[in-house]
Amino acid sequence: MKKPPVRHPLTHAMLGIALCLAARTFAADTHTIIAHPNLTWTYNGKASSAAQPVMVDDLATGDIVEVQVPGGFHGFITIKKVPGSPTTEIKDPVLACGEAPSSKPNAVLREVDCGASTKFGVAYTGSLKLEVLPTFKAPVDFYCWVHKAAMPGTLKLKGN
Ligand SMILES: [Cu+2]
Repeated sequence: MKKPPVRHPLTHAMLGIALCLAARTFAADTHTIIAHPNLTWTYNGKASSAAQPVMVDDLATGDIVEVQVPGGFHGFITIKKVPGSPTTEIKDPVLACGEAPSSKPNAVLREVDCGASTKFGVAYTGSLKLEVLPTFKAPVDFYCWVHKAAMPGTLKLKGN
């Protein structure tokens, strides 16, 4: 006669703990940037000025950059800075809500938590969330879509 399979009573509990630890290890961090009425961004206690971009310099793949606009008119747009030339607004680094991945092969950030429409490259109140994609390598510059160069910032990988 065949014996019934022996089940270790702790197996399920141990599996649960293991999954919990794994989730904690790989959980994405959220990096919150806030737009203020005095035309500054703040991140981790640091503030931007027209001469000094706010540095968001501890990103990792899979992390979320949350750009909060509690009130007033602000927005988020990526930019290209070339010394000696005017700064230009560029949209190819961000795969915005409603866009097909194939339309932005060079995207390094992906808008998530999509609402009715994208919050990338517009004025909004609320929060824009961007996921750091594995393609994110070089620093990405941005400024406020409304106040332009008065509110600059830079996104960078940790240790880069
Ligand atoms: Cu602004």
